[in-house]
Amino acid sequence: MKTALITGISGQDGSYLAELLLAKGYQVHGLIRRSSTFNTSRIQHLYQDPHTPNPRLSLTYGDLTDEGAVIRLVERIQPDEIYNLAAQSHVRVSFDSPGYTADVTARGTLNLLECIRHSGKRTRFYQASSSEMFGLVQETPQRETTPFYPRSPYAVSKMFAHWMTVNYREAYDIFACSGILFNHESPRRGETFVTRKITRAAARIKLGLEDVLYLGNLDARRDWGFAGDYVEAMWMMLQQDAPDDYVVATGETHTVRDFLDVTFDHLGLDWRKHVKIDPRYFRPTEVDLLLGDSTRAREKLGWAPRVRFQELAKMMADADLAAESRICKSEGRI
Ligand code: NAP
Ligand code: G4F
Repeated sequence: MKTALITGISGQDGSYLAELLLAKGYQVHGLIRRSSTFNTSRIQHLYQDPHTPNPRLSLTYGDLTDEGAVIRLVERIQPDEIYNLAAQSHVRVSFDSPGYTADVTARGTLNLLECIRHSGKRTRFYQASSSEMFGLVQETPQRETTPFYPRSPYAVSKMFAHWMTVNYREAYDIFACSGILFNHESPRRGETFVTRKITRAAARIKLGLEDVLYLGNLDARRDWGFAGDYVEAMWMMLQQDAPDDYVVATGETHTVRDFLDVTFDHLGLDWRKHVKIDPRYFRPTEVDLLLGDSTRAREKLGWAPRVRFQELAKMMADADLAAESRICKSEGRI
């Protein structure tokens, strides 16, 4: 049985990846942060029941910035594969907390690479790199060879982690892959990212729970895919004969306005009656356009996205409508 460590297991991607690896028979270990409220809701269903934890899923408290804790965990579990998904992952927040973002997203990655370098075990490593590294894009579509031009402390931190991953592969012969993933979403997406913010607000407007949705730049274009499809690419990268870096994307780009159109239409609403622009959501430096070319992943990994843009937006809107309706019913409001 293979053993995997997932950092960021409580996040959107971590939860889908844990599902995938458990289904493949892995022993899965996750690093979770202590928080004043429960932060394991996305992986709660992976326990057989609330009182009997799944014997193949084990969670350990720790922070990626705590080098000693990370070293002890890796030494104890001797993983065959490490998936480094933990990060301060919000681009707008990284302008407010650049130092913290660098500590977790950049330095935290180095902590893991150092563990592998010193462990003597041929642990395979996946780094969650980001299309944000392309930033002020130098060519379209963006591919593995496109020069980076980061536009936020988050993107600069991800670039550091990306190049450290490449350097440790070349310098120490570590099986380390960097997945340059374009935006991917799901009903488990964090509520402050634009897609989920829109689908959740649309559901609440539909139910009469709120009326106004405040947003920033509606002209930004993103290549949006489904997180469930993207974690498969992560796993595939670590099953190859040789390590490499891969762009993972759908090859379609849409504006935030397009996402509003599909979501609100689907729920029988007109977003123009509800959306107001709030300058607080603009970024000091914006990434205007992202569009990925995932030819390498398609040809070498045999990976392809299954869920397209419209289906994704509708899936998220339906999930939020169902969740908000359940809350209303439990509170006796409908
Ligand atoms: P997410 O939902 O924000 O999850 C981030 C995870 O990192 C959470 O489990 C979080 O724990 C954990 N974390 C944050 N700081 C930590 C720390 N100091 N120590 C340990 N754990 C920490 O992000 P996601 O969307 O799943 O993305 C997964 C990874 O892919 C991230 O590295 C992200 O930057 C990268 N990425 C995402 C996308 C995308 O479109 N989703 C695209 C490209 C790259 P809590 O639950 O306690 O907050
Ligand atoms: O949903 P977003 O916050 O995602 P962003 O900045 O593209 O970053 C996400 O994708 C990256 C991959 O490219 C990941 F690496 C990163 O971890 C994260 O998952 O914003 C998307 C766009 C931006 O252009 C933003 O300016 O939507 C625009 N936007 C407009 N109004 C908004 C809002 N974004 C947010 N979060 N909130 C708004 O109200």
